[in-house]
Amino acid sequence: MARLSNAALAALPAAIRRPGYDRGALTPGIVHLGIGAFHRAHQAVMVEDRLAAGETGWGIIGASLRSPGTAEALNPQDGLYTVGIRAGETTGLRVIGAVQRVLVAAAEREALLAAMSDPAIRIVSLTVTEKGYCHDPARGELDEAHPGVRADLASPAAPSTAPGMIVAALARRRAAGIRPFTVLCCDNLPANGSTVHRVLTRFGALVDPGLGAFIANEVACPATMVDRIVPATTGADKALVTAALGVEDVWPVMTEPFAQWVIEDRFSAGRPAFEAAGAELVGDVARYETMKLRLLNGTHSTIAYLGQLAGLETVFDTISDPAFARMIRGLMDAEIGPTVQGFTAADLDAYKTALIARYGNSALRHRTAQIAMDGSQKVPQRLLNTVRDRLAEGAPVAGLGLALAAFLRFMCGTGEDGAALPVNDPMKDRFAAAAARAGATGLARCPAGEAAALAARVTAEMLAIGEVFGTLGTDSRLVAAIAAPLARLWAEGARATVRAHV
Ligand code: CS2
Repeated sequence: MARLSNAALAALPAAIRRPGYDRGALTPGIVHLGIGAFHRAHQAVMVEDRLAAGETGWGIIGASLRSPGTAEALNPQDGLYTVGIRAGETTGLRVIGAVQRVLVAAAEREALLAAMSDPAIRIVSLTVTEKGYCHDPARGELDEAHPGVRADLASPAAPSTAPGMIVAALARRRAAGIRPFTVLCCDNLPANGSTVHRVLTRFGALVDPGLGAFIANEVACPATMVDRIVPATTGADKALVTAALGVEDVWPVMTEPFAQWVIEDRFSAGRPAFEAAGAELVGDVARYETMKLRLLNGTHSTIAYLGQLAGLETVFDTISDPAFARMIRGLMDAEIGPTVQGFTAADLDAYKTALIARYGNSALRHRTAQIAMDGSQKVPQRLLNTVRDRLAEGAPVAGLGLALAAFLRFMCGTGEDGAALPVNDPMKDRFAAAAARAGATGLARCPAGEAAALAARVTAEMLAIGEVFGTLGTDSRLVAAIAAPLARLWAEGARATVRAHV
């Protein structure tokens, strides 16, 4: 079967939206690092709208840091791919033309650095996931002991991490007298703009103090809040899209109708009119980010860990169980919502209701295992900052305690049925060692009489991991709020624990 390509566009079925502009006239203005499904279903779609509206100087050069998969899929398709929007039984398809080509940093470092140093590139955006910033998630500072950071600092002109790449490109631009690009972080980090600015400034200063000062003073890193649920593409998705197109798309992306992008309007070298594509350009992103990270991502992780323990494969499966749905809505209403400032009660209520509806999108099949990965990098901003605010007010944290108990229980690595859990985390070994010291390795269940002692040991060992928990492990209120449901998880399982909680 023929492949999706520029040549195939004209013959696509009429119902399929496609680039209505001359792709040959595009010039690149954005380099995007970490061109995974999320970027392709979110930012690239809004860029596509601006290209179609005539802003032809903002084509995207995508880059994967290591994996050649996206480049191998998209380059033979002239960068084209399909976005499938799923709601109930219907899937709306749109072919996106914004990505001009995809590079693989590990194999084409020089080509990528050359692109990033080109004066035409005015924005370098990123979706490299939380761990891609090589920072300490509890402190939000560059992790100078990170092996990738150490290697990049030893040879800064030949970097392999995302911060190393950006710093190397900024150094070239500085040397050539080219004004810096804007660094646009599109990952779910707290205060993502200032966090990235701090990481890059420190990295630059370690390379050369003058470069550090240049980054500190000249490089704009606007904060953003990004939101769209984009599950990993499956073989069935590819088959569905290919059948509808009549040509093969080897890597479409599937998503939901909802999309939100709130951007701090602070760009050093211009930007597309993102507001005309549905983005919200604001002066201060913080309240949107707190709302999204805590209410959406915080409950997403809660669903992921409890769902994994209960043997529930998707978010939809989990939220379809009435006890889990009540637990999640109760967590939003009683504990997380009160920490989100700056919205009316009605707006917050509508946001929470919409979230539950989005989780109930039966067509998305967003896997709990996908969300559960990299918890050590996610839980600090998703759950622990909420805990800090609650404890500072002397407010109860029973629901957050259950969520964290499920996280710790998951990190012990063995499911309630005795099978291995899909623990996929850069700090996996640290958590496994803590579980081993607590005597939890390989345990599926624990007799009720021993569960409290086991839970106390697991809580103490794991909360001592300071890079994740900071000093929260010394707060007896939190320790108690985790240890009690954790004992129940060991003794009775996740379903019974959630039922008892609600
Ligand atoms: C999810 C997010 O995988 C995860 O950890 O919580 O990717 C989530 O789907 C997005 O942030 C939604 O905007």
